[in-house]
Amino acid sequence: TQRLQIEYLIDFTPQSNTVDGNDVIQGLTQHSKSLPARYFYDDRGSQLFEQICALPEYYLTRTETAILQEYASEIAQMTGACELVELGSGSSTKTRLLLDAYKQLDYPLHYLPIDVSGGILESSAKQLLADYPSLQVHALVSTYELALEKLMPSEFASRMICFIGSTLGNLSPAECDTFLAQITAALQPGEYFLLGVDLQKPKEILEAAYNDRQGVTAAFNLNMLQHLNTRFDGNFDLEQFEHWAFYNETQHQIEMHLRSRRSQTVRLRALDLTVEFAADETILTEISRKFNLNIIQQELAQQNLKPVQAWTDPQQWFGLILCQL
Ligand code: AVJ
Repeated sequence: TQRLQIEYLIDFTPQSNTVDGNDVIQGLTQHSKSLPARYFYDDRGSQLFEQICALPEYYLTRTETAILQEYASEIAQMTGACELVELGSGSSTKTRLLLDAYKQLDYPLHYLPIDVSGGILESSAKQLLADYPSLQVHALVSTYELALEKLMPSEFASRMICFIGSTLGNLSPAECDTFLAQITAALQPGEYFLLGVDLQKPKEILEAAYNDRQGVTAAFNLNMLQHLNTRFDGNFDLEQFEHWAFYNETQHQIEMHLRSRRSQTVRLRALDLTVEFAADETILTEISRKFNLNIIQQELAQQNLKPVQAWTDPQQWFGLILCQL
């Protein structure tokens, strides 16, 4: 039997006619320019993100991994056998801790990773199949929205949708509400949602995590322009933009921008778009919200995602919440 199935709901090759780019036009023609954070994750961007996860300043991945190491078996015991659906699976490194826990309990292993970066999805799925002989993988190259619409109840077991790594922080409060409603709509009563969120902490720690000394985060941020160049036949000059990230304490969010070093004109031919930049004008490429564990649990409950249990690390830097519909 086939243990690996990869389905493309989107195709990000430059030649593809499924490329849309309306969100790029929208973001770059607004008064305050912005770009959707998902454009970070072409194959190169996913590689750079993996490097960020290993940086000394980037405590998020390390901390969430430690929580999973400690509590994955408790999670598996609470949910019982279930199919793991993961939004933004990337390299699936942390997910292995969950797979190990379900395997320990002799549960069948079904994994449905979803990611916009086809390259990383394919290579990590293959590596997983080699390491877990009983694993079945059904991978979706897709945005979250498309995938959540297409998800079907499992024929084997109940499901747990995993959204770890604090990717929820990239969504504004309004987008967050819409997203959680989509999660609720995709689940059957009794099924689970596992959410990882970065928590509020002193500004110095947060700003260091997004301004690493090796400049990997800067390269990750600038790579978005390279991605747009390839994908939309653009001519962004990466030398003429610089990385800028700071913590907005009133909104409890890191804001990451690309700042134009001079006045310049950029053209994206495939979108028939010309954009003027003033010197020092910025593009907002990402917000990364930092949550309060009690408040986010109340918000989940309001969306009918009832918190079953929350776990954190000794410093309370990161939170993992198991919810049930
Ligand atoms: C993957 C969205 C959780 O917000 O910390 C890392 C992405 N941006 N460094 C984050 C990111 C800059 C990351 N998330």
